[in-house]
Amino acid sequence: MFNLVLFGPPGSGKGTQSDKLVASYGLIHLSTGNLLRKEIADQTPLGLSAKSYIDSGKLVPDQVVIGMVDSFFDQHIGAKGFLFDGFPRTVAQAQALDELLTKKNTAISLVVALEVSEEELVKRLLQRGQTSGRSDDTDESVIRKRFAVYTQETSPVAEHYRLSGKFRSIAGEGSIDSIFAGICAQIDANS
Ligand code: B4P
Repeated sequence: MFNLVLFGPPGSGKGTQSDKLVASYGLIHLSTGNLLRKEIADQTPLGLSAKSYIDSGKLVPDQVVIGMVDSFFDQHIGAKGFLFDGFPRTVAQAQALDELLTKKNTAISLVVALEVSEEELVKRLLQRGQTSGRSDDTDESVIRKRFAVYTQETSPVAEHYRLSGKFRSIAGEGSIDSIFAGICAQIDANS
């Protein structure tokens, strides 16, 4: 199995690049953001509780996200690999993911981080907010809160993977196709 984590701050292009990577490499796309938004749209109890966290720029609690990922795995037995987009976002999630993959006799193969400046991220998210209908993209103070949460809770995840020698950083600014080519080069060199 080839298991890729696409890592980076909100708006760094994880979702955008995931769509292209899934089409090229046939990986199963696991976006916790998309799964949570589906729960919200379906008005499930999980979605109703997640909405308040997302709307205020906070992370949804680890046990909720980990449970959701566990059941996603159960629905995709036999996958040839996964692309993790927006997960793990805390060290506890990274440890839980390691345990879930170990139970399946597999592991993370590669982590690619997209590096983008904060000003570019704000610009992209406010622009997306004009058309996406996403409540977390329309208010600049919520966007700035998401960056603060990223610095405090998510950036330590990079260290978790750096220690295992699986972490690569690439420039996430420039054309979508040139960034995609940079990610593909990393995958091809490490698979
Ligand atoms: P996510 O859905 O994961 O989304 P994101 O981080 O906001 O965006 P992404 O990086 O995917 O950016 P995109 O490609 O769309 O998270 C949303 C919320 O859900 C979180 O804040 C959190 O509350 C919750 N959540 C999700 N996962 C969680 C977890 N594991 N634990 C706890 N809570 C969790 O790109 C953004 C914009 O930039 C787009 O408009 C795109 O068109 C544009 N763009 C992309 N690449 C570009 C480029 N090269 N140049 C110019 N524009 C570009």
